[in-house]
Amino acid sequence: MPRRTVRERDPYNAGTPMEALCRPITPTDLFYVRNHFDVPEIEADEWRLRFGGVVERPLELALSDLRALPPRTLAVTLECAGNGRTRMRPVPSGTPWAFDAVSTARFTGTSLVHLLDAAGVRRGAVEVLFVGADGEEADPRSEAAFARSLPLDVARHPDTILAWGMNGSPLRPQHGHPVRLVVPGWYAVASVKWVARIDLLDAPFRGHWQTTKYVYDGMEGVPDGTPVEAMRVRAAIARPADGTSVPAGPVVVRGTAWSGAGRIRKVEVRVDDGAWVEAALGRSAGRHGATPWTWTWRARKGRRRIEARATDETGATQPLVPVWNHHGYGNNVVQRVEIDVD
Ligand SMILES: Nc1nc2c(c(=O)[nH]1)N[C@H]1C(S)=C(S)[C@@H](COP(=O)(O)O)O[C@H]1N2
Ligand SMILES: [Mo]
Repeated sequence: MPRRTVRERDPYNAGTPMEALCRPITPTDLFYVRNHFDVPEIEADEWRLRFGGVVERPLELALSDLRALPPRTLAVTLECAGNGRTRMRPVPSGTPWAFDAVSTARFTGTSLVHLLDAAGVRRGAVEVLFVGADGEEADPRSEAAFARSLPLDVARHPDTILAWGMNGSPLRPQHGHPVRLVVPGWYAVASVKWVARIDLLDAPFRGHWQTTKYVYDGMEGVPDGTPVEAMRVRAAIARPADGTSVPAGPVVVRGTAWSGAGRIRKVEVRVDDGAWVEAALGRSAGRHGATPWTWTWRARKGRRRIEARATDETGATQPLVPVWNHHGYGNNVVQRVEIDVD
């Protein structure tokens, strides 16, 4: 198996090999990593979660307290909002992802709503704030803190979980050990790693990573400052890899497709601007996990271009040219690979 592609050394950021996207679950060693700061080293038994703000009873919880709550395991596709950034023109600044900032894992944890109920949400609470241990916690609004909020209804959804497990093992340090948030369907910036503090807020959070970064700016048809939330529908081509060669004849083209807005209705493939034809959809690992697809290509000699596009149950599909925006978020342009058939 190929390894992750390092996109930034310090802090460590690395993309998943596209080939790994053939499978409904990405092996943990190949799951992409996106860090804004150094990875904090936290001992699981020393970790405490402070839960406060507009609540009846502030809590302080150890990992054993979380593990005593009803467990929930969900396959969830996480995608960085910056996935596909380098395919925009001009290329926006930011971590130079190709199409490799996406992966799927089985996360195990407990629904956040259990903690909300235990603490007792007071009237007037509108959002839940999550502060990571990797940044400076003192001022969650500053650029030096990694802090993000969720509306109360999203926070109360049973599939919004505080996870300690990933693919059957404890979370690895770079994925948020010992506990991270997982918010299915949302760009993964919402899934705060190394959660140290949770606060109920009586006003919308206006922190750096909430209102300055991770918003669409300068994007046609979208008001400036619109936060990135649901992942836009996208199909990824896992195999054959871009720039490789295959022998003429039948070739199985494989990939995966996902959308934060709902299920994948269809994936279509075309070669050299020919007609779009439907691929066969496989089974995802769960309703929040990406859907594998395959299509058998009768490859004819020459240099060929393969494209794939997905449509979700809302009817949303992918553009043929990137929709540029200042920070390079949400680029769900149709992916193309160039293959030599010999
Ligand atoms: N505390 C903290 N949480 C974080 C981040 C971070 O830098 N610090 N990065 C976010 C972003 S932008 C993404 S895309 C995902 C990446 O999760 P992964 O590294 O497990 O793939 O974590 C999110 N949670
Ligand atoms: Mo991200």
